[in-house]
Amino acid sequence: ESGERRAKAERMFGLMDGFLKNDPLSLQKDILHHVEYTVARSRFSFDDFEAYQALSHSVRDRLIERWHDTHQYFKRKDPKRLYFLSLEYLMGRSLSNSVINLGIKDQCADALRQLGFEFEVLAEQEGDAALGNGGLARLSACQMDSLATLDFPAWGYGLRYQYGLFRQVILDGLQHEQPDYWLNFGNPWEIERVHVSYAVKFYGTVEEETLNGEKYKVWVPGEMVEAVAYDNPIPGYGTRNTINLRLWAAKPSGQYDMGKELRLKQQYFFVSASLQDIIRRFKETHNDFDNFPDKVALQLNDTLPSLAIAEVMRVLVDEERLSWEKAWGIVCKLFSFTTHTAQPEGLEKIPVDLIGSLLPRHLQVIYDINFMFMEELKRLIGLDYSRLSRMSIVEEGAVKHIRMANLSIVCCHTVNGVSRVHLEILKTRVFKDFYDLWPQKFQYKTNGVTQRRWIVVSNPSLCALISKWLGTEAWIRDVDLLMGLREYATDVNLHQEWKMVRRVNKMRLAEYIEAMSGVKISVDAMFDVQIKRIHEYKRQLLNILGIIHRYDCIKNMEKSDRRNVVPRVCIVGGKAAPGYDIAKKIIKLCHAVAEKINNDPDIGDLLKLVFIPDYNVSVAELVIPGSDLSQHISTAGHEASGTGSMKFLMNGCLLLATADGSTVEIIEEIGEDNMFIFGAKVHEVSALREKGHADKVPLQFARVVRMVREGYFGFKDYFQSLCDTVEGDGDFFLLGDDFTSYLEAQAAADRAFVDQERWTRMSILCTAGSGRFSSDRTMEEYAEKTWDIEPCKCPI
Ligand code: NBG
Repeated sequence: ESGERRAKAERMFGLMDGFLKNDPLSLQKDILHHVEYTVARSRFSFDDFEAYQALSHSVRDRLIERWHDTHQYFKRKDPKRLYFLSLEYLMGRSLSNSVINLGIKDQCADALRQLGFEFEVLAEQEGDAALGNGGLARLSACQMDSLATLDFPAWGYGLRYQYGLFRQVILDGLQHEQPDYWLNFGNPWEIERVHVSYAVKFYGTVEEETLNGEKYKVWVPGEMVEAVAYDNPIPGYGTRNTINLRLWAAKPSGQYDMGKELRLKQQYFFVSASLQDIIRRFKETHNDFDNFPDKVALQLNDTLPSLAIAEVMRVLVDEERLSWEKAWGIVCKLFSFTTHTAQPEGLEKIPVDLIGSLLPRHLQVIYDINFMFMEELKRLIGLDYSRLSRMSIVEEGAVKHIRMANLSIVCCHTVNGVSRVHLEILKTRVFKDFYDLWPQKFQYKTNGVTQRRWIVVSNPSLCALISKWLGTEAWIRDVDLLMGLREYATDVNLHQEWKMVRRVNKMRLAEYIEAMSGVKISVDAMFDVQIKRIHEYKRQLLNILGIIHRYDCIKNMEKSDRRNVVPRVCIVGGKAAPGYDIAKKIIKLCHAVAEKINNDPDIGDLLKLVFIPDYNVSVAELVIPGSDLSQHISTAGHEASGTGSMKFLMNGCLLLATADGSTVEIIEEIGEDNMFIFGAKVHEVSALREKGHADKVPLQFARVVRMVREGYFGFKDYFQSLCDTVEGDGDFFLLGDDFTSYLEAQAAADRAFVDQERWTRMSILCTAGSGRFSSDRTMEEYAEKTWDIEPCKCPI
């Protein structure tokens, strides 16, 4: 019967005229078709946005073909699959990335030109998909691209929030948060699957039931919410493989808005729907759960999805009726966990009462896991009560909490850090007790970013230049080939072309800045950039105090000496968490200082400061290729990895950085000579803190803080509490301690910039040495050392 059905399908495929064609004429026909029948506009009159919609739908059709074939193929081969569980993805825009990965960008551009449209203009019509906050969320997006490109049989799971990350609007230098209605204009990159839906239970009670003399727990829920799947095809580059990112929405939407629901409710909604889906898929071809860990790897992206552990136990024991021991044996082989923080305060804890009311059965399961763990631990380490209480999954106290990281470590076969230094910190500080117990569980995989988005999409002229000099485009899949550029690092012809590409990118950025802020900047100046979430440990304040110092120096200089000043444009961008008062004050200070400097006629082009509002993925795509110098200046030991630095590096932007997170590994690749490194090292930080700061604050530092305190930039009262965070014992992040070496590194950058030969050579060496920081390498390491999965390449 299935043979017959297949023959019929093949005949129908013949009627469909095979796959969609990618020549410009066929694309044009499809675009016009979508103008008329999808967008419902007349093919004789449609605007840029409608053209974008029609083009996107034509691209989407092509994605769907590959995505179907990939899933058919996975189904047939039945390899072990990776399920990547993450509450956050910062995907940004999809059009350019899709046409590049499909290999149809030029054809699309041709097709549009003949219709009177320009590809680049249409690409600008798209809004960002911003379903996440910062580094962790953008990392997930890069990793999906690499998993698809490397043909891994992987699925991403996430939540389809109705609102993206807030939009940052600046009024009088203050951040205001506005909702991001990202779905208002439709989203051509997703496919609604009304038939893929699951009921998710909440609240209620746990009853006991006896069946054939055995007792079982039954969860009688107090509320049910329907989860519906929205699929987002993720195309690989240079392969037919197109994997799926499945995002869950609550139905009926409107009644439940996952953006506003309790965080715990969201987490469970996500976990329950994803696991029902994964288990259903497993059961289509298998009937013995012993095989589950041979076919399924579950990756927890930080602790947010870690309720999945309790959920799998519950399903296996209560619904599949496996014994506790058997279920536990399976769970221990299933899960791996990556942590993205270096600070113990950053670890997630959930009040026991909250779990008990929302998920009564899960609380029991977690208590049972903890009981068994504590018993085992007592056998292993004896009655060391303080260590037992530190390692317990349950934190005692006035309000009891579940420590989600402890739950994850106990139940996962592997715990990963995101850089080598990060693993050291986990081993010696954050998870020391666990490391001493289970050293074999702990690994690290240094983060990476995808060169497809961060060079090919966002810096097309650099991309073309690299391919020309390497004589191949193969580096787009095999990024280590970038090393070949080292050979030409002093070639005058490459220098010429390299500088030209960089200058055009700077001009593009300068236009954007002028349009956005009205500030005119000179492309001859050094563009010095710090873009990332605003956080005290990332030390945007150190940057701003350094700018005040530079301003102060110029003001106090003889006019004749000013000729030697290297003109700078300092660019800062980033969002502050809505409730993070100090971070908001940092944004305000940046604006107040900019106001003063930019309007000082005495300074002119020697120094400018601009804050770019509403920093997001698309803004990064514009800013990074146009930057000369970028700052990654966290207090050592606080940035788990950092991934922005890798994007700048790929684009030939020099780094001014502390030896923190993955910068330590960047130094090894590029060499300290080709970067500007400063500040206390990881092992020095705690000693500096213990020593106290009061007596040895550099005069220059005291002076710039005083300028802020005394109202030199206005808003005197408002900035006092901000100044308190960096003076005396308040200076937890050691701005005062690092200030002198920071200024020295900045001076070294000035000297290097004056020598454009040298600067360009350093820039080329940055790109040439960036290969190690591709997410392709990261995903290969995970596949081999953590997930035990292999590529499954769909034939053409
Ligand atoms: C961030 C870390 C970064 C790291 C990214 C990706 C979160 C919660 N953490 O240092 O702060 O590069 O994760 O691993 O976003």
